[in-house]
Amino acid sequence: MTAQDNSTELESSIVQAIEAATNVAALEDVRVAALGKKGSISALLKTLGGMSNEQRQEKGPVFNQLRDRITQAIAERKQALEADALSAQLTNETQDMTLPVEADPLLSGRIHPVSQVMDELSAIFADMGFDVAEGPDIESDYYNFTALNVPEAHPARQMHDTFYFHPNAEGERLLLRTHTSPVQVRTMQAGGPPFRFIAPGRTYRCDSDQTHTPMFHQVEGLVVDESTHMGHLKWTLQAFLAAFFEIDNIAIRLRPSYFPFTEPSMEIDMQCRRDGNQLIVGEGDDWMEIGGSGMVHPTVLQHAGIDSEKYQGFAFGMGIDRLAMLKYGMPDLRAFFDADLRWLKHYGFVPLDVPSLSSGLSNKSLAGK
Ligand code: 2NM
Repeated sequence: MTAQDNSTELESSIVQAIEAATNVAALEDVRVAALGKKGSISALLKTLGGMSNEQRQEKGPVFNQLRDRITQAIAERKQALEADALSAQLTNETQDMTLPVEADPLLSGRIHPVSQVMDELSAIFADMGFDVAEGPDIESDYYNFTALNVPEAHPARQMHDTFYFHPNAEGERLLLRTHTSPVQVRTMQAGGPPFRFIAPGRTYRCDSDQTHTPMFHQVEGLVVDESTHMGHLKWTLQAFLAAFFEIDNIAIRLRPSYFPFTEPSMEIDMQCRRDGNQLIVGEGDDWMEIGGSGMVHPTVLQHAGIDSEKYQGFAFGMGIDRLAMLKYGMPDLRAFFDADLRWLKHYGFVPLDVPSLSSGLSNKSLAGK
C-alpha cells in the first residue's frame, strides 16, 4: 500500500471516530489518538523523515493538509458538542414557576428591599385609588423626551446622561428610558381621562458614583381630571409619605423648581431631624428633598391626546432606591446591585410577608432569621 492510500484510509477512520464521539471527553481522546505526540497523524508525519527528497516534496503537503483538516474537523465537532450540551442543560434545568412553595421560606430566598418598597408603594397608592402602569425600558426619543416637552438642546438628551443604542434599520436611535414618564404618556394615549395611576420601574442614566447607579428605580404618579389642583397634589404626597414611613403625620414643603414637563414645577421636601448619623422622618425642623412634582404641562397633555383646555393634572416623581435607603437604613446605594447574598440576607424580606395596609407594610417579624 502506498503512503497516499494509507493516509486516505487513516483520514476516514479518524473522521468516523470524530463523528462517533458523543461528548467532549470522547472527542478529546480522538484528538490525542490522532494529533497527540504518539498519535497516528504525528506518526504519519514522522515518516517524512525517512523519505527521499522527491517523495517528501510530494507527501509533505498531503500529510500537512490532512493534519489541518483533522484539526478543523475536531474543532467543529467540539463546538457542536458544546452547543448541544448547553441546550440540553437549558432544557433540563427549567423551573416550573407555577409549582406551589414547598420549602420553608425561612430557609432561603429573600425579597430585595427595592421589590419590597415597590410592593409597599403599590399597596399605598392602590388604597388611594391609583392603578399601576408599566411600559418598556427601551424607549424612543419621542416618548422619552419630545412628548414630555424636553427641548432638543436639553442636557438630559446629551450622550453623557442618556444611554443611546446604535441607530436601527430605520436610522432611529432608541434609548434606555431616563425616567418613567414615557409610561404616563403611553398610558394616557391608550385610554381617556380621568387618570389616576403610578408608574414604578427601572430607569437608566449614564452616571455612577457613591449616590448614583447607572440603573435605578423611580416611581412617578399622575392624576388628571377636570379640576385636579395642587391642593390634591400636596395631600396625596403627604398621605403617601406618612403611610410609607408608617407615621401619623409629616410636614412637606413644595419648593419652586423647573422641569420641562410641568408648570409650575416644585421640588418635594419632607420634614426630618438628624440625630448623629440617624435620620428621623416626620419630626424636627430640617428638610430633605425626596422628589419632584408639578402640574402637567399642557403641551404634554396635548402629546398624550388630551384636551388641555378641559383637563389638567399633577404629576410627581421619586427615587425608589432612596426611599428604601431612608426607610430601612441602608447606607450605601451601590450595595443594592452587588448581588451579595450576605447583604440580601441581612436587608431582605421574607417572601410570604406581602405588604398590605391591613397586615402592615413592613412586617419584619421574621427578618434576620
Ligand atoms: C418628576 C417631577 C415632576 C412627571 C411628569 C409626568 C407626565 F408624564 F405626566 F408629564 N410624569 N412624571 C414628573 C413631574 C416627574 O420626577 C422628578
